[in-house]
Amino acid sequence: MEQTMRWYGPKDPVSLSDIKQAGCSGVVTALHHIPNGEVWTKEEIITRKNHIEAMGLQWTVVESIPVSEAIKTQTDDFIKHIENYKKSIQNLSACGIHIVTYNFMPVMDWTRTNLAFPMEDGSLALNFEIAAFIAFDLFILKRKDAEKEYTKEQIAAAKNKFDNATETQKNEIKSNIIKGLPGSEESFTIEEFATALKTYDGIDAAGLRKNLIYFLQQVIPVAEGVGVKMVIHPDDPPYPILGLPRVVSTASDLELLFNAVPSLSNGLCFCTGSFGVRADNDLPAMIKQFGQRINFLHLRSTRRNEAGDFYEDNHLEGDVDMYAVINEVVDIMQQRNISIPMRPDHGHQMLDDLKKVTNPGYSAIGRLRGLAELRGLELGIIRNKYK
Ligand code: DNO
Repeated sequence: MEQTMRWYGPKDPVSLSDIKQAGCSGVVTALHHIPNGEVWTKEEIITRKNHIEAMGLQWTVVESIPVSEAIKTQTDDFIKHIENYKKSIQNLSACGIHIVTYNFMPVMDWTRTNLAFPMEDGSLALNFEIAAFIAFDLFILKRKDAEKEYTKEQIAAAKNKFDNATETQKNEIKSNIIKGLPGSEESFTIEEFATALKTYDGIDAAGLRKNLIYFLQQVIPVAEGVGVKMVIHPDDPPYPILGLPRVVSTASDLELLFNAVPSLSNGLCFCTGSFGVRADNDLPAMIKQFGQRINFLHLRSTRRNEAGDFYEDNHLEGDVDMYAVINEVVDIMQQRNISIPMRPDHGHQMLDDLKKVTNPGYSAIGRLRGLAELRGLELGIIRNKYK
């Protein structure tokens, strides 16, 4: 696999030099300063690319060109935004960048309730606790009719959580959800958040899927024409939340998208941590099934409990069978005769990073640990199979 790390640009506390020392050949990054819906110009792309290359690294993957809310809901300027999206893809290709990640999650990108969940070894992990999330929905956001979506037990657990939380804890849960985690690009006040949710009134899963397919029908032929692989990132967590539809959570969701737009430029960012939250997602089988379309890998593992809570475990532990995953990936790469870019997705805040301000999930040392373990695992598998 092509080893990379995500880099949030010049302001990232983890530097390009750190990433190089971790053993990466490239970075995954985006022009975060360009507002959603606008064109990424060649000038902006080249400036960033030169900056990365001056450090002896490649700009391997774009993560992400965000899909605007207008495109997802087909409102306002969505036609213009799609045209701008096409232009950005063409500009990236002209600058030699050929893999573009995006997602189609309504309103929010990835979501967690606790960004400093203590592990037994003293490191801190990211965590999604259902009771905290429902407490936010029912008692902070106070979404209309939300209680109809939960069981009596879930509501009781959420009430208990809320009643026992300090004001600081309540504020933390709220801001973790509405302020947007790194890379989300969107950040809301509670009023703005409620308004944004309302824009999905009348858009169910079928409606959202239709809008996604429309977007793909427009954009994929352009991407194919200039040799760009678009790779969709799955929903995180992989099920509907806050009454919003989510349509990129399972193998059958993916089949619908790939059947609708069969070009191989309509590809997948295989995120083991996102898909792995669902016990009914068989990750090695999904890699086998969609192997021709996987052009980027996010490798991490989550551990879930019966209530539906999950936390991000060490990369080789938790519910994801990382050996089985990389075993499949190695076969796919052999068949396709390529090296697929990967990044160690997230990592625990640990060692010196516990004393630093870090981007949640994206501290240096935890990801370095993950990367080191993953590349060792890959090497062991390859040597065992082929040499
Ligand atoms: C979180 C990330 C996501 C991802 C986007 C892709 O850590 O995996 O924010 O970048 O969903 O568009």
